[in-house]
Amino acid sequence: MRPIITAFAASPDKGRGLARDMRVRWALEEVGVGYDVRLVSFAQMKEPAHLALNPFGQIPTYEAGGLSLFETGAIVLAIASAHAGLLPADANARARAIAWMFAAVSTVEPPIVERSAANSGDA
Ligand SMILES: N[C@@H](CCC(=O)N[C@@H](CS)C(=O)NCC(=O)O)C(=O)O
Repeated sequence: MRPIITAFAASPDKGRGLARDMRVRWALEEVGVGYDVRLVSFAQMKEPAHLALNPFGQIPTYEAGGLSLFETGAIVLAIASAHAGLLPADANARARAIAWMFAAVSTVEPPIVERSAANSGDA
């Protein structure tokens, strides 16, 4: 069964690929896994069906083989763990790569988002 991800039906970035579903699409493309996309509106993201997939009412979500996930870091790690090519086989090298995945979402991304919000007048 092909994985299904969710993405904005009407992207605030007007389709420039800045929404976080890009990370999941990129990982799937890298490992050569085809996928389907379910587009959701802002209203649909806050409805029970979507909240069951992502309790924060956000995109992207990921459904594959009985697994449903939210949080791009967790989704990309699951894809990288299930398919060769994204993580090194050596245990220590793998742990270091995973450390950078955590760094990307918890240390690197927040100040970038904050800065971009400040620049756009959102903050
Ligand atoms: N930490 C989450 C963030 C997800 C997130 O912020 N998604 C945004 C789109 S890029 C969203 O759904 N925003 C709409 C909202 O929060 O209502 C992840 O990495 O998956």
